Amino acid sequence: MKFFSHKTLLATLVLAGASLQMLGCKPKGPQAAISGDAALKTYVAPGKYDEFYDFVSGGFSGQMSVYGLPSGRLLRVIPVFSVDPEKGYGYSEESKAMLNTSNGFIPWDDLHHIALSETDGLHDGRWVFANANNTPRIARVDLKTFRTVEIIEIPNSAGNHSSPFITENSEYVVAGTRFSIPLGDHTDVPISSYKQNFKGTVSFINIDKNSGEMNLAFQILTPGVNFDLARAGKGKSHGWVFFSCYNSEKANTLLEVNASQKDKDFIMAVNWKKAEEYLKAGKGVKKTVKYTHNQYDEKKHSATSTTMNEVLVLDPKDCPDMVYFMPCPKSPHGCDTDPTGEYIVGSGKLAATIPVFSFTKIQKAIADKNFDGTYDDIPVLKYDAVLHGEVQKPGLGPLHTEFDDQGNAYTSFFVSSEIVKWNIKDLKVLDRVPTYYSIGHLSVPGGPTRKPWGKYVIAYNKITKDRYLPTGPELSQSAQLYDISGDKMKLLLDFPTIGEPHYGEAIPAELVMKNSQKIYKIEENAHPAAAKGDNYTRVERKGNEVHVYMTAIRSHFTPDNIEGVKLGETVYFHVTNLEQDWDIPHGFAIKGANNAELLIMPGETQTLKWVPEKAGVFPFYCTDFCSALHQEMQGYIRVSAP
Ligand code: CUK
Ligand code: CUA
Repeated sequence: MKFFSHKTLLATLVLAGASLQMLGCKPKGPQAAISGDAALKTYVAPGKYDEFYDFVSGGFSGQMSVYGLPSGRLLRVIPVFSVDPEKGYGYSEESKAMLNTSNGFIPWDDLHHIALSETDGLHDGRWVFANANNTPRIARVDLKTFRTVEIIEIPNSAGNHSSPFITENSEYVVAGTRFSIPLGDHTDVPISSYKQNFKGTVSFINIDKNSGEMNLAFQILTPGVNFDLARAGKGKSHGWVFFSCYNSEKANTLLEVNASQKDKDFIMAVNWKKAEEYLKAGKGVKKTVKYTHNQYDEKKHSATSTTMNEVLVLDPKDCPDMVYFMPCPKSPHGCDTDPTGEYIVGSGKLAATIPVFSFTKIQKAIADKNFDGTYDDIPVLKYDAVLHGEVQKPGLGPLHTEFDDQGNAYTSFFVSSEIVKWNIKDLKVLDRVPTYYSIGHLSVPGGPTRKPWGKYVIAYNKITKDRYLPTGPELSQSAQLYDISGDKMKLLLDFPTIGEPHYGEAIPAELVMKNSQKIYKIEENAHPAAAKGDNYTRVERKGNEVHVYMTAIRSHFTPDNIEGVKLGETVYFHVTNLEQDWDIPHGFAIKGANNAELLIMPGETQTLKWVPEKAGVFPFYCTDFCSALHQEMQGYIRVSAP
């Protein structure tokens, strides 16, 4: 996240110091912010559970991490967009299709944002969604199993940053393109033709109420701007989504001389209920474009990848009253809606104020046609007509805002490295606390919902510097937990994170635990290669392939001595874990195989493909310590010259 060139950054930092002094709050030493009872408030005794799950983006690791709060203990890393040899994700035959895209198998991506599913504007603990920022995709993790069960690619998009923000009843997750591009499949035009040929889209991905299945419902064609973030309306603003965007200059190089010339960029307000009406009326234009839709079947224990060929696109020119622009000071980044749905908070990352828009005023300005001209034929609402007010001199580099249950907002400031608490109604700054260092997103448990749980704010920081023992040039990235239950914010805890923790969402543990699944039932295993008992185990030859149907149970593999494989043949180990006890996975690895391990959950079947390159005898063993006789859980396979 580099918003500034070095020169500008330095200049801004100098400014930041000056302005903080003007505000009468000199930056304090790190000790000043720490709560006196921090240890008590974050101590979760051995054997006790944390109060919240915190689902956190793993940034450029491509994964999602799960922490307990308030302890900050890492509970799990869920592989999402990157291969994970530890769990065999992207290595087992069953999981490979999850990472398939229209560009083929991609083993890595960059995960920025988290969205927990909602019912009636409240977290329901069913799914968590995440975006892939590089090759545009959205993933769905099932909170019963903490597994990625679906990944859908977003066509006509590049740099899927403004995603996967969710509507109040999980009707849709959205995806706004960061880069405008020549639309279609790999259109080759001069970059200098940006203004004529480059466009953007925002996508609405429908979520099935019961199964959670995602489908790309429609896209809206947009001018050639860069979309940054988004939030859905709620309560009175239900039916709308607000997208922040920058580069309204439509520059093809974002050196600041080009991209930050204009005093104001935009927040784009989309009325998706209106869009649904236009779709019904047949206004959607079918565009041919390829994208993949990958699904993991938890009964078949296998993923399939389907290539889709077309998408419905709505053009605002043919659909009046569907899309509006609201001016927002310099390079908007965050765009957040308060719990009532009345207020929309924009954050110009080069601005010195925070504009707060009123949904009621937006509706009135639309009804009165109180426009300030158009932008690419889309009406621009008058800034003063839709503004509730501005928070004056709050800090420098405002990025993101979350909310508590008391009518307060918490905004992160990257440049002045602090969280500022302010009141939504009268826009008064109430408190500020330093972060270590350079906070990006922040999150309050339930902060994006209709009823935040409050209690904490978590800072997701961009720079760690001296916070932990040094670990060479690269330091672990860092999150910080603050108590917000009193008038003053108090620092409680630092905890290291994986990758870059762009954003996270916390949810009370019981909402997730009540649906938690402990095993896969062996009788429900519908994998075609499952061996549901030792009497089903066998070795079969199909042409050049050797299929080993194998079982694993404490503490042996069946079969455990395999001979007759010829060099040049491909071996498939289909391993079924017959255990039906919670927390008894078995692993499977073979010496010298150019692959990872399998980690097979109770009742599950997973397959390791192996092409031996040498003749000989190869040991295999269970990699997950499973019983006193774990070291006895082993076998041999013999490969002979043909
Ligand atoms: S973010 Cu992706 S660059 Cu403010 Cu959501 Cu960090
Ligand atoms: Cu099975 Cu160790």
